[in-house]
Amino acid sequence: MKKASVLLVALALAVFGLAACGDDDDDATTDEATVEETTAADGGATIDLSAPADGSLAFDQTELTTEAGTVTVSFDNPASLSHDVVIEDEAGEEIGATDLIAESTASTTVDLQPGTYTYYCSVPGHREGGMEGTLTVK
Ligand SMILES: [Cu+2]
Repeated sequence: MKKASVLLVALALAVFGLAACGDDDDDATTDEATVEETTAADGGATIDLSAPADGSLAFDQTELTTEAGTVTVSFDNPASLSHDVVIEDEAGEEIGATDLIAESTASTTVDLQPGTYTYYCSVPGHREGGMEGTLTVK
């Protein structure tokens, strides 16, 4: 009899615990969505850039155009070969870079003035292999 009661209490706690976790997850999801919307509403363009899944040395776009201001470069690398995106201004100064990633996504946010910028992958040989493009800021 006692054992059965303990079991019931344990079961009830387990069910309650699971339900509570579920609620927490829902709240977290809602919070994240709110943060993303707020960021977007603050202004600032997002540029999507990706590398091919087969690991070849290329970006999906070699010519990008955006407006001056805060710009987030969102990089998607589905390949198992690591890549990153480095942004350089006309003087050759590095102004931003994503993390080096494989089978993942990363982003970097930069403040851009009108002009011409270059973006490339900093892994040795990749820029030379074709992972380079021009970013025009108007
Ligand atoms: Cu690369």
